[in-house]
Amino acid sequence: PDPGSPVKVNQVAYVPGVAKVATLVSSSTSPVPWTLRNAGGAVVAEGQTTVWGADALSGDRTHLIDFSAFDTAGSGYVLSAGGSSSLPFDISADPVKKLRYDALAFFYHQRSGIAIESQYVGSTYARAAGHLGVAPNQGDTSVPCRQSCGYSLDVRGGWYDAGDQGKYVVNGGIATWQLQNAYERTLHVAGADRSALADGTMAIPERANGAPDVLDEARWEVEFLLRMQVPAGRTDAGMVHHKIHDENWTGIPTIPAQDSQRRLLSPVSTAATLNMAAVAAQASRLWKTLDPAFSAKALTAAQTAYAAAKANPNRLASSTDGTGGGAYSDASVTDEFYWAAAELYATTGSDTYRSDVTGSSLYRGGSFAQRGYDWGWTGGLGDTTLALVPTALPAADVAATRAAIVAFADSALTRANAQAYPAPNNAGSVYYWGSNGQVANNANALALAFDFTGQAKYRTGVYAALDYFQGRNPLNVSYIAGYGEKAVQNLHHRFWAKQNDASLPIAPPGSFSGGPNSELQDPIAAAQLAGCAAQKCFVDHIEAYSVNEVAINWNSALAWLASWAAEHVGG
Ligand code: 9MR
Repeated sequence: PDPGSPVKVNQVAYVPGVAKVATLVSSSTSPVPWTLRNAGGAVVAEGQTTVWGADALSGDRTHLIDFSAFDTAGSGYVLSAGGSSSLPFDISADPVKKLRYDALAFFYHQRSGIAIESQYVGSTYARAAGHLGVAPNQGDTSVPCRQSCGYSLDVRGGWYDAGDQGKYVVNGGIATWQLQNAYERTLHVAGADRSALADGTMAIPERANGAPDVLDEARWEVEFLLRMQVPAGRTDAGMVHHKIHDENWTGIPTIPAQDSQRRLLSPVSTAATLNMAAVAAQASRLWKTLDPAFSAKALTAAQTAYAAAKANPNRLASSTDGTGGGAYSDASVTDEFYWAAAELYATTGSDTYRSDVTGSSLYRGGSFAQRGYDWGWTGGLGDTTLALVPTALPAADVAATRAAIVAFADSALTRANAQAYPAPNNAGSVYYWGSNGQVANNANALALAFDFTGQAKYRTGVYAALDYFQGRNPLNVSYIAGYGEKAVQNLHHRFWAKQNDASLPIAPPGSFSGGPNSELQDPIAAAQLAGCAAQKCFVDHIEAYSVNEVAINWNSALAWLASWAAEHVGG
């Protein structure tokens, strides 16, 4: 892949009042001069680089350029050093305010079981409803089990997972939680901007129904998660099917309404059951006054699911169930038990759930002590809820939970600040599948640490992560479609597949690439990226699904992050 200019900047915009740092690739062992020019070509700032040296995660020899002192809003700035110039960029708060809504719009685009209408997305992205039982679709209104179960379920709706059209409960769970939490945080953090997520803020069919749009979008998935529950009277009643997807992998392109594959339910799993319990319990408290009937229905489903999981604590999804869809297997459900108990306790205050929370080995932040949260490690979601939502837990325990989140943020920030291209990933030199999602999740912990402590370093770290996503990285690529001169174009997707079919669109603005993955788990990455340094294990190719796919659980992390960052542009 083309590494782009050696002057790596956030090619979208640096935010006024926040640190502005770029990375220069240079083997010079002494500082070199830099200049910043405005759109008219006049020099508006200049200085000397700082030699940073060899950077392990990129393999680059680097310098840093800190131009924070220049803070005049404008567009078309260009930074030059070492004989090269950067891509042009703005100094402005506007792009991140727009990104909040573009990252959220991704979920409407991904909806199953409803026509995507041009009045909300423009004619380029409009498409017929997928998977409503209309030929050639064979789903999702009456879906049988892959291994016979004696019933079929109507599992219409929800969001397609990613570039494929599977619907998976365990990453639907974390994605839904993050949208709901973006809203719930604004109820409990002083000064948070709830109005930005209110009714009428998003371009979706529910934009004038009186409920906050971000909750409407999340509800589209909650309703699907409820449909995945085994009905009363059946074997495993109350448990939740792990996933529903095509019998075999479909080719690119396959527009949802034209998918002719049989669709099947995978077996129930404890992890899926607890995901649904957690998210439905969270939905129940958020919809309590907005829609009491839905709130009650969600709570009943959550409680039934939790009881079923306790009776079936070890039904693990198979790691080999990966034909036609991802396996999403998970060998440990201690974290899902803790998360579901935390959500049910925060909603009901009931002693049963309370003792499951306080009795968990993860209580008071044990999950963050191991690593940041992701679809397979969800204890931190429970911690976040207990740290934000008032309950009758001892104040000292809530303080300990908050302290664990702050301690995790400290370690992530320390790692990021030891990199030439700061990105608060988990520890280690390996970048795993969906590294951008992990960096965004960890940046969200920085944001919470700022909420809890008010210390500026966490806010700085949040915007630095956005700089990394938008071009201040070794390939000088923006991982967010539509954002930047050199933004990803060829995300792995069966409808946004212009690289394979010129009549189809590229991914809409705000779609977030999974990002560098040092394990090279697809044929394109394996052929083109052998020997890559972690942050360079990326190529913008539609078939490179292990590095360049979208996914609801990564876009939810970005939407939460952009929402927080948009709220904090003022200081
Ligand atoms: O995000 C998932 C990642 O953690 C796994 O390592 C990977 C391989 O199992 O699967 C990822 O999820 C993909 C899923 O399996 C199928 N739909 C697309 C998902 C994102 O690439």
